Amino acid sequence: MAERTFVLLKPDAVQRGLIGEIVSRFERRGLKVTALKLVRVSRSLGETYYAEHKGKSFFEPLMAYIAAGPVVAMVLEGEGAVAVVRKMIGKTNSADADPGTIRGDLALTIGRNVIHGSDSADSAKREVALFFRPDELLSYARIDETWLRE
Ligand code: D4T
Repeated sequence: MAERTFVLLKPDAVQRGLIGEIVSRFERRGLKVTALKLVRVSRSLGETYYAEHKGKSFFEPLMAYIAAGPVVAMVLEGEGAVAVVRKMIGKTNSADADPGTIRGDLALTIGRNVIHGSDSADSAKREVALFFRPDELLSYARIDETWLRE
């Protein structure tokens, strides 16, 4: 069963010209882009998005970072998409992320870790709803779909 996950390319990914590189990895893996847009994260959206971290020492730097420039929000669909995308992204602290992962190849530190991916189907639902209206999610078949599974 196809599953949906939410991915955010953070301001450093956009500023460093990594949008194409990262989206390309997901496309080549066989994940389908069902929504995608460039947005600015307002203070209130940032606070809602990172509500679980409110009060922590890194919260204010995190707010400044996420609002520092445009981000790319997207929804990816595919079998086991949540777990597959988390694996492709690598550990939160880029310094510990394995080579071959997005953070392991493209980032160095925890405070500039280029990308976010939902950690569960429930988080995905919440995060998709924060960034997209229901009619912004498109349903379509990709021509390679019959070649991605038995
Ligand atoms: P995101 O949400 O950005 O994909 O990160 P993770 O899901 O991998 O990790 P997280 O929610 O624990 O952290 C959110 C965000 O906060 C930054 N951060 C985190 C930080 O700057 N210092 C810290 O000590 C922690 C734990 C990095 C990611």
